[in-house]
Parts: sequence; structure tokens; C-alpha cells
Amino acid sequence: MSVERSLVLVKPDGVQRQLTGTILARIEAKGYRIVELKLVEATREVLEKHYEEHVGKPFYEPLVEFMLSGPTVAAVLEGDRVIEGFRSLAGTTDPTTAAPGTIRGDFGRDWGEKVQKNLVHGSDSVESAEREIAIWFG
Ligand code: DAT
Ligand code: MG
Repeated sequence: MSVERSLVLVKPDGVQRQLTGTILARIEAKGYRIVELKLVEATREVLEKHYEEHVGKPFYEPLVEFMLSGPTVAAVLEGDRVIEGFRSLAGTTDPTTAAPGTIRGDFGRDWGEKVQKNLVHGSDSVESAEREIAIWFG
């Protein structure tokens, strides 16, 4: 067993499209536990910390602006290898080509400069998960 925690976001496009329940249902059906959950209007300060690794990239500012465009659902998941497991459920970054059966593959179709509208975020390592959970849940 390798029990981990992951920070998962249903991004503003997912909340606006009323896919929160569907996304959380997939997480629970997979067997991960939701140990924290809240609906938040993220602040620029939180988002700048969250997306620190992308500062200076051309998509950084549009990404932050998009994340400020509406409420986000933030969750902490717990489970055996949940970090990798959730990223597998989510699918690859570009929803147009994400595999069918994944959240992004089944519900997303934005691409190019709109690829930020890919419904969910999931931590990519144990270190990122710890950092991101502290940012969103203190
Ligand atoms: P992921 O969310 O799959 O971990 P990431 O951490 O590389 O992807 O990027 C964070 C978000 O930034 C991603 O969900 C969508 C957006 N993004 C990534 N690469 C992009 C690009 N080349 N153009 C526009 N937006 C991009
Ligand atoms: Mg990432």
C-alpha cells in the first residue's frame, strides 16, 4: 500500500457546466475517499502560488484569468496511489485527444489556447500534492 493524498480541482468550466457531481461520482466509484471538499472563488494570490511552476509561460496569464472567471471546487482525495490514479482518470492535458473514458476525454473538447478549459486539475507528485493542499486548505 502507498496511501497518498492529492489536490483535485473541478475548474470553473466544470462547475459552470454542472459536471461537479459527475466528476466526484467517478472519483468515488474508483474507490478514492474525498477527505476535504469546498466550493471557492479562488483569489489571484492562491492561483499564483498554485501555478508557480508555469510563471513566464505564454499561457500563464490566460490560465490565471480563466481560473478567476468563476467558482472552483477544491477537494483532497485519499487513496492508494491516488496521485497517479486520479491523473489517469482525468486523462491527458489536451481534452481533444484525451482518451475516451477519461474525464477530459469524455467531457472536454477545447484545445490550443483554450486548453486550460480541461475541467480538472490533479497534483502530479507527492511534493506538489503537499504544497497544493497547503495552498487551498491551509
Ligand atoms: P496538467 O493540468 O495536465 O497537469 P500542466 O500542469 O502542464 O497540465 O498545465 C497546467 C494547465 O495549464 C493545464 O491544465 C492547461 C494549461 N496549459 C498547459 N499547457 C498549455 C499550453 N501549451 N497552452 C495553453 N494552456 C496550457
Ligand atoms: Mg499540472
